[in-house]
Amino acid sequence: MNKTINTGIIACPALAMAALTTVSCSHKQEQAPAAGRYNIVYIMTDDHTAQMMSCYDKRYASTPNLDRIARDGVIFTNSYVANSLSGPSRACMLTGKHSHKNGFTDNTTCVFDTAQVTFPRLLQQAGYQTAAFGKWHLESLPTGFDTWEVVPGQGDYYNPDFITMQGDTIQRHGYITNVITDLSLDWLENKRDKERPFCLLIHHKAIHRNWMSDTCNLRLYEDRTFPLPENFYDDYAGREAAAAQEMSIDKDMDLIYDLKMNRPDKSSRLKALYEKFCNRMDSAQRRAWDDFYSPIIADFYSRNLSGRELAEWKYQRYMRDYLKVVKSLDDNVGRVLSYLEEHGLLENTLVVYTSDQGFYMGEHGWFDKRFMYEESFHTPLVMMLPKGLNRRGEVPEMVQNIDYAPTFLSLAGVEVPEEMQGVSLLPLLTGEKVEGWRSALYYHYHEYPAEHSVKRHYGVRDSRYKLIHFYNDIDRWELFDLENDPYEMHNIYGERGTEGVTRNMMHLLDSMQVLYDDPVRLRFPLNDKLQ
Ligand code: SGN
Ligand code: CA
Repeated sequence: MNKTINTGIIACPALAMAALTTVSCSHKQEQAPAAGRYNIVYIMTDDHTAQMMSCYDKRYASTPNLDRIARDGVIFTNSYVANSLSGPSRACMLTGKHSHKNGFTDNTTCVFDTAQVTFPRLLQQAGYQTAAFGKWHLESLPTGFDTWEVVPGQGDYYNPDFITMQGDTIQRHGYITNVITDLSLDWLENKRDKERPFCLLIHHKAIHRNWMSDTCNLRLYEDRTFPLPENFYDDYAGREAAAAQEMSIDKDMDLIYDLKMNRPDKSSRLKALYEKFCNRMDSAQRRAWDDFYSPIIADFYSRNLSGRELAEWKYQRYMRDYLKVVKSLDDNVGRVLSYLEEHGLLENTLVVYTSDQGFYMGEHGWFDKRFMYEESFHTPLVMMLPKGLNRRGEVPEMVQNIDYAPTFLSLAGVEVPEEMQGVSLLPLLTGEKVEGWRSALYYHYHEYPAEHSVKRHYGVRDSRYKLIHFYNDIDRWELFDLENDPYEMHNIYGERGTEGVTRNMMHLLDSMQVLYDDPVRLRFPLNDKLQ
């Protein structure tokens, strides 16, 4: 029997139909795993970009434990977020809905409405044990979990505070990535009912700004000099919103807060915040920290760098700091994998590793995220699959973080609510041939005016082209041919010869805004020539 899985797509213009998902697959229903057979371990980091995972990109990092997940399981090569920012990504992930539907559009003005349908709550109702540890960042506290302990706001790297289920704030000693893993492993080993299936969310603070390494990793990567991205000195020609951002390594990265060049006679905008973070350290941590940074600080100020020399020095320090934080993360993912393996849990557990979004590692001269350009629209996604899910290696299909909730629910045999806009990835994981998978994705970034000054925009990406509209205090369109211009340096919107592509992409964007019911719609700029 052939079944067509309705993936929540509503009627849309014929042109766009091909881009949207109607998955035809045979025998899916019959072969779906029995309810409650599988556990879920969902590990999400903050700001970990695919360029800094060796399974995606061999140039910089060494991440053997993450690579193991990719090697033994699957690695998604076209994995994207719906809104490249922490809180919004978390809300998309929990609800399976785009930001305008789940209400959490930005980090600065929103409080997550806990009355909403989320996958943890549905799993809990279906008999799963649910637990969450680490960064939460949704302003309201977790619901739908049997157990949780989360950090307030962004959390601290050293000796972090945690909010407990009893409503207390307690300080835990140690480096945050280790502490979050300790809490998770303790729950797995000592707190859960071993007879029942579970869903565990491990949400790391790392590798968020300001990239503070564990003391044991401080000396790593110091002998490495990293190649500058080709477009480090981007002039943003033809991309007005890109020119307006405030996330440049050269201009906006803080020498003290971000790069740790603190000295009593030096000041900076974020010096006080840096000192607050350092003051959380105990004396041994502080000694190790100062022993490492003192000679680098002395050397830096003695050299009086400026211009491109200074920008490139900043880039090298940024890369080293970020990679040291990645090392702790990878080690701690290894601890979780070892635990699952040693306790015979890998066979019936889906292990997911992802990030709340990608990040710029000097591409376009930037750090941070937010833009729909590839580095931050993309997010890493690797999975180790339990028995019965036979797909292996690269998964090139286009997926988005709104798909996670439907995936976990269908894996657990729980019905996916109509209101979820994502699509279950389960058909991709079973190893059978899937036809008619979606061929385009919708994106909408809302947080402006705000830190880093990235203007509001929405857009659509298919396998070759990307159309973006920056709006609010600007009205600019950008069109990129990703095949010929993978780094999005050349905005071809309005160029002769692009009329057909522009028209198709405009219609696609329009149909996606209808499909996802986004109240902020494009004001259709199709003129006679384009129609
Ligand atoms: C903080 C950071 C920003 C970052 C946002 C959002 N500034 O405000 O650089 O863009 O978080 O990041 S800091 O001075 O506090 O470090 S997110 O990943 O949580 O969305
Ligand atoms: Ca983030």
